[in-house]
Amino acid sequence: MTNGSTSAAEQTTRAGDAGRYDAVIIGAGFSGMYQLHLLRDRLGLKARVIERGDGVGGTWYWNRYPGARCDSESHSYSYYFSDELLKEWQWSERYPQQPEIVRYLNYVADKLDLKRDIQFETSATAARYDEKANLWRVETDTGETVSAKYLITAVGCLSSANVPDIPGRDSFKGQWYHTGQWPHEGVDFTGKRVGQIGTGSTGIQAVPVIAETAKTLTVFQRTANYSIPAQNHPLSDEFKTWAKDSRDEIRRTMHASTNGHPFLISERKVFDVSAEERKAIYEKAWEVGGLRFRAEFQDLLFDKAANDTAADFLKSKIREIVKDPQKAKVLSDIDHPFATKRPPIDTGYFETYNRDNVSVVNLRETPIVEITETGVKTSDGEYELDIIVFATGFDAMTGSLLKLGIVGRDGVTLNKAWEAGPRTYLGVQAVGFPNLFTITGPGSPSVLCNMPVAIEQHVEWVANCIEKMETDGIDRIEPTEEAVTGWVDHVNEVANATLLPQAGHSWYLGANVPGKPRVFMPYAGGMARFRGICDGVAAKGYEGFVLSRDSADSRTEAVNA
Ligand code: N01
Repeated sequence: MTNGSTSAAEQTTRAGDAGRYDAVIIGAGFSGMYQLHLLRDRLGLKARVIERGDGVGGTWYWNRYPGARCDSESHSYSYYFSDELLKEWQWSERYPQQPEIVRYLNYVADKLDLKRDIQFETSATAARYDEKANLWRVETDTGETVSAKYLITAVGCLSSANVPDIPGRDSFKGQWYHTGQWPHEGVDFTGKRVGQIGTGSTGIQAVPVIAETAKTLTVFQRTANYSIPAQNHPLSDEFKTWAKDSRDEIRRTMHASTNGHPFLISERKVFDVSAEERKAIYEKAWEVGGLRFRAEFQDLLFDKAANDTAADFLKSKIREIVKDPQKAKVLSDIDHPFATKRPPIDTGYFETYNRDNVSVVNLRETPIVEITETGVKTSDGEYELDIIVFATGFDAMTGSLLKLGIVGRDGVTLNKAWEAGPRTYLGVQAVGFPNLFTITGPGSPSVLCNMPVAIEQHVEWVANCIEKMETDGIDRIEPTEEAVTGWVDHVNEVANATLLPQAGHSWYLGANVPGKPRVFMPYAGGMARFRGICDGVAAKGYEGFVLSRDSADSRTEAVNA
């Protein structure tokens, strides 16, 4: 057992003795930990977290691939609900590396004494709503069943690894790894012929690090991608002091911003400035680095001609950096507007292609045909490899939820209810699944936002809702079909007002997983606007939800209709 947590045996006994809780939370990442803290320590509920890993961290527990680093700036990638946590914790770099984030989450878990209520090394295998008892019964792979009035899924948006089912994959005699299921002991690439499939945010972080020790690294690229230098650096003492002293101001900015970052999107439009000025602005933003680049103009995601100016600038940077013209052509041949797929940020990604041991294969021209015993075979021939790294992303936003085996009212499964794509109200609830809350679910800003900001808002909204239910003696909450339809339409409407759906192969649309319905999943209306909508719904007595109470003769009556 790691991290000083309670042993699985102790936990099993405790849960076995008392398998009835007020709330069961699935997942012990940023969301699940904070949800536990609020429900247990603020509301005084009996709450239990079920967690697959043997430690806290969620996404960060699993994504231990080489180069794994957060793309949000460290001073904003923290819980902001507690001044004490903000004052005590100190990040070391502009962007924290995966081990530092796991250390941070362990620090928080210990500080708030969370681990005693987290059951590690336990996966939920089914969650059924028992209508008569108004309880969720959650079955686990340890053979237990725990039950609770409230079920909160805090499973993360990017935690169900997508390992493509390429013919022959299992015949490969070397080693293969998915970046989201990385071995804890690490992988030694020294002297190995490595192939990496995928050039999303993850792949772009991994390439420079793998290239340092591998004999050769062959990158199999299906879709060329933009990337902006992170310009990572150790934090100065001056900055550290400023971040601590300015936490209220930083919180205000993050809450006011579209993407929950500690900077606002500029008011100016691309064509408000001359071509020379624009070039200077882009050059400066490139030097500053990171996700701030896309905040330079307000219309980058709304006006294709405006977006083209950023896209052209970034493509020209690739051609400038990558010396081999053939490699440069493959890497800069990008087919979607800038930032319509999640924009990666990197440390020396394009520069790495100037190494003799690194090559790129354009899968658009020569697709993968199969994986053989000895490597990857494209339509152009075979690449012999010792190790294959799948940086192929996730069954995002819905994958982990649909794996939970959720069965709602009248025996309807979540998988059936979402057959044609996820349908939620505010990303937090679905029709037919009373008292089931989804943290940063589809239909909420989630992955379009700096995650801790999105998480804090959702977790607090859920805690406030549960507090009201407990105070007012409400048994159930569930959205109306009308509210869900209205919200799904609104999610589509705001997405369609942007260029985001133009990246037809984006995981935002579920397009990276064969057979997945093509639905734009996150809410693109901005975090600040979303927060206002959620607050308004609560202020109007949970408008769009039915809150109901069972009467003495077992009739159910709506109390806010
Ligand atoms: O996954 P991705 P990711 N054959 O889906 C390719 C967050 N994140 O893990 O674009 C060949 O973006 C696929 O090609 P295509 C962040 O939100 C955060 O990189 O589908 N190639 C693509 O190139 C991010 O967006 C951070 O054509 C195949 C790549 O694999 C999200 O996680 C760090 C293929 C997958 O890219 C996901 O990023 C990293 C196939 N069969 C990630 N299947 C931090 O902030 C897929 N691909 C730290």
